[in-house]
Amino acid sequence: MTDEITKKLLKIGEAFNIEGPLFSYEELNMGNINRTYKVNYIRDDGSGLAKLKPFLFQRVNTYAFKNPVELMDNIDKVTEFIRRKRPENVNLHFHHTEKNGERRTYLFDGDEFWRVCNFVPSVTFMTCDDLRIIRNAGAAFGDFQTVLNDFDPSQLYYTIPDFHDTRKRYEALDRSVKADPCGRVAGVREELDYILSVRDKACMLTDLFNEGKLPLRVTHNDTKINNVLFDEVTHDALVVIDLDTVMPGVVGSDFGDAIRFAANYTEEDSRDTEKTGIDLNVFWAFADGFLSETADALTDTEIDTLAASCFSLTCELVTRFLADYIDGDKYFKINYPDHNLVRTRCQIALARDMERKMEAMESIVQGCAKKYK
Ligand code: GN1
Ligand code: MG
Repeated sequence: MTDEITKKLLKIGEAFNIEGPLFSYEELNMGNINRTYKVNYIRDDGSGLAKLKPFLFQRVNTYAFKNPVELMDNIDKVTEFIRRKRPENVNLHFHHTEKNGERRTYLFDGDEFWRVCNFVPSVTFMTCDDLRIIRNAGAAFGDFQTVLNDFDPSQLYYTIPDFHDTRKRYEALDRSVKADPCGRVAGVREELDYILSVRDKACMLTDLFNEGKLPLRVTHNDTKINNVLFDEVTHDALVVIDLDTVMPGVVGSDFGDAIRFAANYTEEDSRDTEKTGIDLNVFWAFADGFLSETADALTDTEIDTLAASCFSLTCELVTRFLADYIDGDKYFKINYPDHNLVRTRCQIALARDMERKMEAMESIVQGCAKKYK
């Protein structure tokens, strides 16, 4: 084992005081931003038989996350708060390095920023039409809201300022269009026309918050269904992961982004946009799970924004994918040259379908809220 990555992982394991010799590793395909490795160490549990103990090593993308130290501070505060409150649950725990008496949840060598966390044996779902699993995911994200209800959001940094500020996301798109650094704007007129035509409707959540009509909460801000770990056998939700964007925010961002991802008939970057659209059964199951945990705690205005927030979050992501395509694919990892454009088109197809189905979405939310309030 002499390749560069092995050397790196060995060094990191040492810094985080992981015991036992490193046995093997594999890179996991998780998310569009960070690099993640499952690293197996050999442990002697006293029985004389060696056991493998896996850890999750992650290299944080410091292009996307400009303030990784603050980001880790947020994550450490939130995970340790949850662990103290519910020690019996499956929880995330980030390991510490120790140097000159200083404990840190990260290793930064001036170039690469690494962290280490416990590995939870589990399954995840990219897409899923098993409504029980969807409901469990909704309940897991709802529960994440509930468990942090008494956590003061002002303790957290805004690690990516204006992350779900849809107005500002539109303004960033405006700037990219104006600069047009790669000459790509001419090829995306149709997409631009649509997304600019729905600007005010898409900015509903941001505008209501700015008018003081929505409370500030602790939100996850990246509630894709594959950020919930499920038990391999029972498919019960175990724990919510990927806390990189845990920040003060509004509840609609979490609900809307989750639906955008989970209730789409296709994956978020499907070329088959004829099939793209919102599956109302999935919407219903997720809303039911989410509201079973949150209905009591949410204000009427918050509940009233949930359905429309799905449209807001979808349009917001269109502005982000499209701006990144125009800028030359600097932010999101791409697997092929026009990946960001394909993502853009798929999200536009989804937004259009939500416009058609908004009335049904509204009544499903109200029905579930009534059931649990
Ligand atoms: C990014 O890395 P990943 O896949 O968890 C992005 C989300 C987007 C998502 C779209 C920090 O999340 O906001 O919704 O891609 N995260 C960040 O796939 O920008
Ligand atoms: Mg993420």
